[in-house]
Amino acid sequence: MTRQEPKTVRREDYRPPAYRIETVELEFDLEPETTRVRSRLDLRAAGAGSREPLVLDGESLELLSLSLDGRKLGSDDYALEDDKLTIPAPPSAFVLEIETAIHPAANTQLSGLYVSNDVFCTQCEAEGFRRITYFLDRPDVMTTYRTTIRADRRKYPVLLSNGNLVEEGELDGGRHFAVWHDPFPKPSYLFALVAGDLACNEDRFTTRSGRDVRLRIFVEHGKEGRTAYAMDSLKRAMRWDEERFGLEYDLDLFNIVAVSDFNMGAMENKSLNVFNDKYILADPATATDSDYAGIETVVAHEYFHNWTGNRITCRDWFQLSLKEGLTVFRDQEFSSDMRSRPVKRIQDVRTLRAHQFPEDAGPLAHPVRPDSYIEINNFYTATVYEKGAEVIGMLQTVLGRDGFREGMDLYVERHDGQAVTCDDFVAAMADANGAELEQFKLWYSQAGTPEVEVSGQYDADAGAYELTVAQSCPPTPGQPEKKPMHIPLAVGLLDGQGRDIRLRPEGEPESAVAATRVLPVRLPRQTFRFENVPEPRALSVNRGFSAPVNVKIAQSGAERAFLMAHDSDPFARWEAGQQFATDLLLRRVAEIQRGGNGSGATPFDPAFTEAVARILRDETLEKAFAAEAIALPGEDYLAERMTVIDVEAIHAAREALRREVARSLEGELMRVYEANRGQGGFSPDAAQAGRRALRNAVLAYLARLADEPEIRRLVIEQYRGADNMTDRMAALRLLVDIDGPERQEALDDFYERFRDNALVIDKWLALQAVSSLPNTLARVTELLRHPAFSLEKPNKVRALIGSFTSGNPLRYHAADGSGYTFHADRTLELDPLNPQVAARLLAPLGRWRRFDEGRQEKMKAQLERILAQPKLSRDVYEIASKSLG
Ligand code: 7MF
Ligand code: ZN
Repeated sequence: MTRQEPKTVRREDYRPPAYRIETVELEFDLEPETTRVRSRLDLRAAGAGSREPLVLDGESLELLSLSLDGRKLGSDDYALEDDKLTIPAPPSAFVLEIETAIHPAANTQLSGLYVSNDVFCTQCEAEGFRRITYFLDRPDVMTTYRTTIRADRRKYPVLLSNGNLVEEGELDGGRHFAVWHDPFPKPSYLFALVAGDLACNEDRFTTRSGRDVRLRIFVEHGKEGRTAYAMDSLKRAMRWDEERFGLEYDLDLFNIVAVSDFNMGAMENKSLNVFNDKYILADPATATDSDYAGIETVVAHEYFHNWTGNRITCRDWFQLSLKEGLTVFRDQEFSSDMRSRPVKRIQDVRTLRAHQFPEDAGPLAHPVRPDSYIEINNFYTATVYEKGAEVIGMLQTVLGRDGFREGMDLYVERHDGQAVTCDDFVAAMADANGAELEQFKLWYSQAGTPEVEVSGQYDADAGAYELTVAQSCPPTPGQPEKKPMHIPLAVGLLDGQGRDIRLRPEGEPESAVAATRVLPVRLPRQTFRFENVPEPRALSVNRGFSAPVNVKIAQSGAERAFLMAHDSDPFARWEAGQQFATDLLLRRVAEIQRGGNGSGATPFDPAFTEAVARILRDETLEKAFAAEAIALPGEDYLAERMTVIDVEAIHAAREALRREVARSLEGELMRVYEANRGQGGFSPDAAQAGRRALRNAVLAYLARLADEPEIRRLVIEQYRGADNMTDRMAALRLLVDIDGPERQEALDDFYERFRDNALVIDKWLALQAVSSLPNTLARVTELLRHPAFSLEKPNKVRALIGSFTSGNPLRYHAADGSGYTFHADRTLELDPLNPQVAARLLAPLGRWRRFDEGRQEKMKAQLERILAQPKLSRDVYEIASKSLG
C-alpha cells in the first residue's frame, strides 16, 4: 500500500546499473510464519569513475543485520526507507551480507515468497524478489545463484530451486536441507524456490545433440494422475523448438510445479517453472477441450521462454514485449502445428479483438513498448502480449519464414546471455535480411489500432485492377497525431467461379505472380495496380489477418456470402461470415433503438442463413473450422463496433439472429448434431475436439428453440449423458440461460459431482456468473458467501467476479448501476489482499466513455469512489486514475 500520488517511471530515464553483482548466495530457513533469509552479494562498481551510492530495492522486509566485507554496519552507515536501502559510499568491490525476515503465510499478495496449500513457493516477476531480500531488483542485473534451503523434513520433503542440485542432507530438529546452483546468469525475476509435500510425475527427454534431460512435474498428492497431458505437451514443445528454431534445452533437469493459488497463468523461472494448476491438470471427466488446448499452449510458452526471456532477457520492463510478444508468437506457431492452423488463427484473432482492440481504443491504450508506468504489473497487457505477438508475426510475413529464422539465429548469436531491447531484436532481423525496418518500428511506439480503408476498381478495357488503400490511426492518450505505418496487407481477387485470380503488380516480372499478394502499405493513401486481370467477382482483404488493423470496405451481403463459400484463405472465409453477421446485427440494433422490439423488424437477409446451411452441408470442411464459421460474433466485438454501446439491443439482436437461423435450419442442425455424436473412447486430439466443437455450436443454435420440450430434453440429455467435460459444460452453459426447474437441478448435480475438484468448481462459479437471466447479480452476490468461494484465491475471484464483470455485459451494465457498485465494492475489498488481481479486473469500469450518459455517470461515480479510498495500492490507483482520464 502506498500514498496517493505514486511516481511514474519513464523509459527515457533508463540508466545502466551503477553496480554489478558477480555472484549471489542465498540461505532460507523456512517457517510459514517467519522465514529468515540470508544473502551474500559479491558486488562491483560498474563504472571506473566517481563512486555512486549503492541503492538496493526492498519491500515489506524486516532488516535483521547488514555487514560489509565482514564488518557489521550500524544504522549510521546506511539509510533505510520504505522501498530501499542505501549505502552512501561503498568501496569499488565488496561483499555485502544481509539478513532479513519475511512472513510467507501472511503474504496474500502472492508476490515474493508465499504459502499456498502448505506449499512454499515464489513469484518474482516483475518486482517480487525485493519482497524476499534487498537486491538490485532489475532485469539488467544478471548473476549466478547458489541457494540453500532448510525446512522441516516431514512437512516439506521436496526442496527445489533453479539449476542443479549440488548437495542435500539431514539437520538437527527434524529438519533437512538442499543446495541448488544455477550456472546461467539470470535476473532476479527468474529466481524460484518451492518447498512442500508434493507428488511427482517423472519422464525423460533426449535433446537433438544427445543431452538426457530429467523432466518432473510436481503436484499435490492425489493429482499426479492428471499430469500426463502436460508432460506430453512439454516433450512436444521441446522437440518443436529444436526443429523450428534450432533451440535446445541447456540443463540436465527441468522441473514444473503446479500450485492452486497463483496470480497469473504460469512463470518461466529458470529450470523451475511454476504454474497455476489450471494449466497443468487435466483428465476427460474434468477438463474441456479448451482446457487441454490451454495446457498445451501455456506449457509450451513457459518452456520457450528458456531462450526468449531467460538466456536473452529484457534490459528494462519497458522492453517486456521483447520476451512476451515473441514467446506468444512462438506458442501460437507451436499450437498451429499441433492442431489446425486456420482454426488457431481464428481463435487468436477472436481473443485479440475481444481484449486488445478495446484496450487500444480506451483510456489505458499504450504502445507495445510503453513509455511510462506507475506499476509495472499493470503492463502485462493484451497489447504487450497479443499485439506484440502480431508485430512479430508481421515481421515473419515481411521477411518470409526463412528470413525470419535467419533473424532469430542472428538474435541468439548476438545476444545470448544479455539483457537487451526491442530495437536490438529488430536490428537482428534487419541485419540478417538486409531489410529496412525503420518505419515498421512504429508498431512498437504508436498505440491504437490502425484503420485501413480499401476500395477496388476494375477497368475492363485495360484488364487492370486498381486497389486504393488509405490508412489512419485514431488518437490515443499522449499521442494525438500518428505517422503512417508499414502495414503488410495480404489481398486476393476471386473470379466468378470463386477461384483465385493470379496477381502480378505493375512493373514486376511474371515470376512475382501469386494468388495472395502481401501489399507493402506505407503511405496515408496508396494505389496498387494489377495488369492482365480478368473481371473479378470479389475482393479478399487482410487474408490470414496479416496485420492487426480494422479494415473498412464496402461489401454487399452477396459478396460476403460468396467469399464465405469460396475464398481460398480459410481465415478470410471465416471473416467474411463474421462481417456479414455483424452488418445484419448492427442494422437490427439500430432498428431496436428506433423503437421496435425487434418482432416487427425487417427480416434478416436469408442469404446469411443459406451461407450457414452451406457450411453445415460441406463435408470437406474441418469440423473445428465449421464450428467457428457458424458462430456469431461475440457481444463484446459488436459493442466495439458501436459508437454508443447498447448492451440490451446487442443481446436482443444476437438472440434474434440465432433464433432465426435455428428456426430455418432446425432439421439440418439436428442432422449435424446426430452425425457428430461421440464414437466411444475419449481423446483430446484435434479431430475429436473438432467434432465436439461443431456439435456443441449446433446445439447452441438449437437451444434458442428451448420453448420446444424436445429441444430442452436434448440439452438435458447431453448434460446427463456426457462422458467428457466439454459436452457436459456446453450443455450446462445453455441450461444456465434457460429459466426452469432443470436449470437448478443441473447446477446442483454438477456441484455434487465435482465438489472435491477446485478447478471444476471454478467452472461452476463462472457459468452462474455469465447467465443472461435477470437475477444473475443477486446470485453472484450470494455465491460470495459460498464455502467454495474465497477472496484470497485468484482463481475463485476470476471465476466468479471476473466472469461477471467481463463476461456478462448484459447484466454487468444493468441500467440501475448495480453491476458497477458491485464491482467497486469487490475492488475495495480485494485491494488490501491482492492489489495485482484487483487492478487486473478493473478495466471494464474504464470503458465508461462508450456508454450512454446515465451509465457514464454511474461508472465514473464508482471510479471516483475507488479513488477516494485513502489506502489504495499503486496498482488500483493507476488503473482507476487513468480510467477517469
Ligand atoms: C501464455 O508470460 C501466454 C501468456 C508472466 C505472467 C505468463 O510467462 C508469462 C510470465 C501474465 C499474463 C499472461 C501470461 C503470463 C503472465 C501468459 C501465459 C501463457 N512471464 Br501476467
Ligand atoms: Zn510469458
